[in-house]
Amino acid sequence: MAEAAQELGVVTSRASVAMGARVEGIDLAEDGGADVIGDLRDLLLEHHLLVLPGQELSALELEAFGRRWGDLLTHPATKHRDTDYVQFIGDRVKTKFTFFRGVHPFGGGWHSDMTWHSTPPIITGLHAQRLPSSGGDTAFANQHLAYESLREDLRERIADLKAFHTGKVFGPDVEDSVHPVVRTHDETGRKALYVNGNFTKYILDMPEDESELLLYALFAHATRPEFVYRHHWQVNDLVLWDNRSVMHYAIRDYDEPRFMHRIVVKGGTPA
Ligand SMILES: O=C(O)CCC(=O)C(=O)O
Ligand SMILES: [Fe+2]
Repeated sequence: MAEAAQELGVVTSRASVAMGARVEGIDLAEDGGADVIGDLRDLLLEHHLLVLPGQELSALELEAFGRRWGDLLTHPATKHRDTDYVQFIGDRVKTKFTFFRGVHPFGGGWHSDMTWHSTPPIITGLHAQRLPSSGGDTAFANQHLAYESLREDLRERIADLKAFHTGKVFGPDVEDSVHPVVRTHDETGRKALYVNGNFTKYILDMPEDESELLLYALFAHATRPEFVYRHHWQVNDLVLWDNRSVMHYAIRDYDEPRFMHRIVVKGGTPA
């Protein structure tokens, strides 16, 4: 943390023991050049999640910031009016999605983003626009810790398994994909659990009941409280996270408007 932070000339502190760094003293509207992105990337790889408070960015500025990290993906369910590459996430949209395990508003239920996609986003950026007077936190679970603390025989059992992920919850034409149950981070080499209760339907080459039991065991383990950082939002917080390393859950425990802008940076094929 020290080196990248020193180069950035900012103050960083750990967000929690499970993951995350807070990065203060940087204004991305003014200072989003290649050096800054390189240093932020180092911090993100180390901590899996960055909190950048006080960022005043329009949707188009957020999009421009996102493009410095890579190509952006669009999302079928939540388009911003000014651009296809920013998602508007607001509870005025009453849509509830029936995921494989249960019904949730958008972002609810533990998931890594868009795992139904053949090249799911490696990084998501979420920018708080309007918040309820209480509630509306987002919880994150560190999937490296989850993998590393699995019982050894379970780690061996899942080592070469693949799982089927479906995007049909967002429409009949949205793609499905098969990904490894254990994902190796292409930049750090660290392994992580890569199955989730929203999009992962079954494990390949396994009887249905066995697949179901194994998935439930993995889901229960993956979100143990000690792997979790819960972010309490302030307006203009920009939180970036690495979907290769963490799952997240938008907690719908409020009854007032909550608006977010989101970008997702395209990754490669999970391996
Ligand atoms: O609204 C939130 O806190 C998170 C929603 C979500 O899952 C996402 O932006 O990927
Ligand atoms: Fe999400």
